[in-house]
Amino acid sequence: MSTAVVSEPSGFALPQGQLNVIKWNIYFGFAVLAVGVIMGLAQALSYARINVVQYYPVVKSYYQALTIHGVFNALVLTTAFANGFIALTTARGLGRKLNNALLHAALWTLFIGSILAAYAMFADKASVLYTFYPPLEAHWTFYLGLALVVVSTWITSAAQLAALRGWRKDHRGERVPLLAFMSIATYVMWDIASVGLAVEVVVFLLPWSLGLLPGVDPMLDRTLFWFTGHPIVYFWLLPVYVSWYGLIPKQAGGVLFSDTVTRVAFILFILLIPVGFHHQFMDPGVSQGLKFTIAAMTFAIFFPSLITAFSVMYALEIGGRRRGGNGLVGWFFKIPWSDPSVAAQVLAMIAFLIGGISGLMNASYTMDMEIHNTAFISGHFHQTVGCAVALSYMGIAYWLIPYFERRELWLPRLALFQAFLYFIAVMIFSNGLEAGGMEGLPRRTDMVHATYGLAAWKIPGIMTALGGTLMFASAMLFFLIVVMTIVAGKRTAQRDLPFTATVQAPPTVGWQPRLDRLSYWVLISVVLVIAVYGPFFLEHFPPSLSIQGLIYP
Ligand code: HAS
Ligand code: CU1
Repeated sequence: MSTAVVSEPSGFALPQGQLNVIKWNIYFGFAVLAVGVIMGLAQALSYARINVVQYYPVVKSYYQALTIHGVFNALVLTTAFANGFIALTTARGLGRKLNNALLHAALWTLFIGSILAAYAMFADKASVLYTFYPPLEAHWTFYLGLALVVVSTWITSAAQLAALRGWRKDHRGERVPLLAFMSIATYVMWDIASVGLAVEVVVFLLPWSLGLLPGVDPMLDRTLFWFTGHPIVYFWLLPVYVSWYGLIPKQAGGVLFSDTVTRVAFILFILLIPVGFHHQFMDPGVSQGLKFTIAAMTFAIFFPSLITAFSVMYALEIGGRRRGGNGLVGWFFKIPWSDPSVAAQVLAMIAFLIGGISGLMNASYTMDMEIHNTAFISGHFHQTVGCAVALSYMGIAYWLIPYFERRELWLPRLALFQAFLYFIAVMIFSNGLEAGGMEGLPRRTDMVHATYGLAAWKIPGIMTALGGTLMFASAMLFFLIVVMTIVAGKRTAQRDLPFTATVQAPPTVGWQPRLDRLSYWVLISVVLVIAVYGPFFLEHFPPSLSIQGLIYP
């Protein structure tokens, strides 16, 4: 297992202009995160009935803070990071730059969209949470802003697809390089997935908020939301998978064992888009048969992540064994734990193992009846997006920012401490939420002002507050390290991305080259979407009929 047949792609450096636009996406995302985590501290402390929102300037209520927290962290940060990071991995993977005008357009669209949404939230005109279910209504700038955030991803996708087309012309008969394939597949998945949200916002919520529609159909809009709201979690996760598959093996001194298996995992994410109904197990108006089908499909969406767990663990094992680790588990201790970028991401993987199990619990219909709308769900998604994804972003930042700035990481040992602190903090925090959730502790509820409570919520509430405070402290350390690296890191020469090699070259004959034909997978995905969602939408369109029954003035 020691020789890799595919060596690293030959050197290719992106022009500075392109690096700059990519860099500003990432920096913008982290700036937004900084605001988001300040709001998060208030939410965590509220579970111990400690009111800190009252001391915040501008922000007036728990719900306003929670909306800012969710929109900034889960929608804006993730989009900014994906737009930047995936543009980088696509360009580096293909060995050609993307259209810079398109990348600039995407950045500005994202920026303006975020400002519009932020205005509505900070002006207290959009305390509708990040799922913005009607009949809760927000100011029109909120909806327009979020629509622009989505448009920025489409522009990024167009830049990728244009580059892929150019690459194909110059490389007939060749396989699409793996790093680029993963990156483009991520956005192709999202292009299909984002349509639900776009229709919800542009066709219904925006006109409604402008007074052009008398009302909206909450059932239809929730369904459109979750059509996107499920696969959006993979839009957050897959850029991290690009790192786990494409970069971490190299950083850990290993190689990736199978090119084909990796491509198949990404393709499965494109195919298994229509499972959003598992967020609506408790909704009326969705048939039992549909709920059953979706429960089964949700178990299927487990597979690409199980494949990932296996592949990435194996790559780490190769790395650990090359570094002298022996026996069943010895390799695990020999992966480069002193490298904060690797340590943060391996810790993120461990969090995801746990988060994946809690996802399985949510997906189990009868279990979900117990925990839906409780703090258990917040526990689940802080293990997944709040740790697997966020801690991976931090780990990636620990090489990416030195790469952008041509500087060494400032105090790597502090960065290592930060990563471990964040991991431990999330474990305490999410355990508190999950334990409370199993006792019925509600999510999205201002516990400071609640006039009820159970004794069984007390200890979980304290764990949540403690864990959340430690998460906040760790996040502040992260920002300190980022800023200090930018202003005071030791100067170095330009480096390349930590690009991985695979054990075998991707075959250019046989059936495997067909994996690269993304249009096949898009077609099958669209057919599946129609099969699952078609009957529901047929029943609920034309919307005017639904509106007549359900007018919310
Ligand atoms: Fe989820 C609700 C089911 C994954 C995020 N999820 C949410 C919400 C969010 C969210 C934000 O079925 C709340 C939405 C709201 O506000 O209401 N989720 C799942 C399932 C998965 C899953 C089956 N979720 C995610 C990911 C997220 C995320 C990823 C964000 C990034 N989720 C649900 C359901 C609900 C839900 C229901 C609705 C519940 C309700 O009642 O409202 C699966 O995709 C998970 C698969 C994961 C695995 C783990 C693989 C592990 C890997 C790491 C390998 C480790 C290594 C380390 C290599 C199978 C890849 C080596 C280490 C050693 C120890 C050696
Ligand atoms: Cu989901």
